[in-house]
Amino acid sequence: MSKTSDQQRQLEEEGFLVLPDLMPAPFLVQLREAVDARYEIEGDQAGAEFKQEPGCRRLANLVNKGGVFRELIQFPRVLEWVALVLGDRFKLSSLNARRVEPGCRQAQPLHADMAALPDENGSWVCNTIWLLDDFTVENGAPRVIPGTHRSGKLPGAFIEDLAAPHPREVAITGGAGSVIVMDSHAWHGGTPNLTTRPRTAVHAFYARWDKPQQQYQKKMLDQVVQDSMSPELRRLCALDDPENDRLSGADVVRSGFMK
Ligand SMILES: O=C(O)CCC(=O)C(=O)O
Repeated sequence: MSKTSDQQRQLEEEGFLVLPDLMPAPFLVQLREAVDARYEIEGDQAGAEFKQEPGCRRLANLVNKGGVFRELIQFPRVLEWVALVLGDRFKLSSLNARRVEPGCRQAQPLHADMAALPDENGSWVCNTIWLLDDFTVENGAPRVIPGTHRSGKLPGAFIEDLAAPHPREVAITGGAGSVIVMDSHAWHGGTPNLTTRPRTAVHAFYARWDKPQQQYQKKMLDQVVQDSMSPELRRLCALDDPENDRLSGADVVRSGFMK
């Protein structure tokens, strides 16, 4: 395992970590092509299985939409960091993409993913953000308020205007091919894109085993895709897990900020 103690401390104490150049170059190329192709195919329906977001184009249910996405959710070097946040038993919660369009002037409200608070067993949501473009302060790098994953509160309890700049916010920047790991109880959100080019990321979002998935994979994945999946991948998507069926089966939208 290649974790340094500084990286570990940053993720535990500040709630986020950037893993530079994590994606092998051919994988990044393949991922970009697959994401672009999905935007082309889905047109204005992109993201509709979950929620659409003003100023952005989203994609949802990506495990269903190509082998490169199924490869992405299993990267061991990322999963070892997810395990640091969630413990050894976790599952995929959802796999989406988010493209901040040029000219998007709107910041996402600060939120915790799924509006989740840690419980007596600690953190139960962990997001990994896969950078398909360089993330800069100009093009919509996400912001985070370090340490808030340990506050035990949601930002709305303290902040009136959740889209406004926050005095303690930090922009998470990095090069294309990097991956951000976030204890996503930390208050965070996307920022405006002031450039002339889109900024795209894939979000592989994980949950502790005893909590609901954001998107119930067993319901959303085509049977032919489910039948093609290895035992490890089926386990990661909780396809054969009666407890997950009980937790995730109800038809509700589980977003931290989108209604
Ligand atoms: O893609 C990003 O900038 C992160 C956005 C985010 O935090 C979210 O959609 O929950």
